[in-house]
Amino acid sequence: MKRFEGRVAIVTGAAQGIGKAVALRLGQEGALVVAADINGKGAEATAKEIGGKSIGVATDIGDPASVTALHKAAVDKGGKLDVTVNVAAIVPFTPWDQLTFEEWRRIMRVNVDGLYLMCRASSDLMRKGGYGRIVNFCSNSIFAGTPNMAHYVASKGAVLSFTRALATELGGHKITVNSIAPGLTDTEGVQQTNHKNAFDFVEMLQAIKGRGTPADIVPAVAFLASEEAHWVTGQCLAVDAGMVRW
Ligand code: 4PL
Repeated sequence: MKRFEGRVAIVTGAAQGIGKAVALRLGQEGALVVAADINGKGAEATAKEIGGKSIGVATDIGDPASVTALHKAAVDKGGKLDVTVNVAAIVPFTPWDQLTFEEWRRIMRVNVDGLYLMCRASSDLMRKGGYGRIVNFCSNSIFAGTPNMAHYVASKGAVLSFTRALATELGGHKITVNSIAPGLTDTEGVQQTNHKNAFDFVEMLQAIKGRGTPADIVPAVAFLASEEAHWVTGQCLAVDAGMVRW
C-alpha cells in the first residue's frame, strides 16, 4: 500500500524501536518523513534508510526552541505538515522508594510537556492545510498499573486524556487525534532496562501468546495516520495481543 504519497510526516523517537519502525513504514508508503530524535545521528540514519527527501533532525521535544526548529525544518523541506506521530518518551524503571521529585519531573518534562509542545506546533501547521493526523503513544500500563514506573504511568494517563481533549479542539479543522497503547514491546530501549524481565509475565495475560515487537505495532499506527481513518478521533487503541481490554 502507498497511503502516504504526497504527505509530509514528523515521527519522533525515530532513531530506534517503535519510532524507527513507524518512520520506515510511512516512508515505504510514500511519505516525506522528518525523523526526529534526541539522538540526531540515529534520526539521520533512519532518514537515510528511507531515502528520497526524508531528513533527520536532532530534537529535544521538551525544549520549545527545539520543537519550533523541527517544525521549521519540516516546512522548509516539505512545504506543509500532514501527519505527526509522537513516539518519543522516556521509559524509566524506578521503584517507588527511589522516585524523587527530580526524577518525576524528568519524565513529565518529556512525556507530557514534550507532547504538548509537539501537538501545539503540529496542529498550528496542520490547521493551515485543513488536514491532519496526530497519533500519540499511550501505554497499556495505564490500565495494568505496571510496577516500577509510577511517574511514567501517570504521564501516559495524561496522553490518553489529552488526546481526547485535543480531538475536540481540532475536529473542526479536519484534524484527527488518536492514541495507541502498546504493551511491553521488545525494543532497544526496553532491553536496556529491567522491563526486559517482564515478557513472561505479560505473555501470561495476553489473549494471543508471543513477544510484541515494533512490527506488531506499526500497522495500527499507519491506519490511524491514514486518510481513510477520518471518522476515528479521540480514541485509544490497545495493540498488546489482548493483554488489556476496554
Ligand atoms: C505492560 O509501556 O506497558 C512494561 C515498559 N510493561 O513501558 C511500557 C508494560 C512497560 C508496559 C510497559
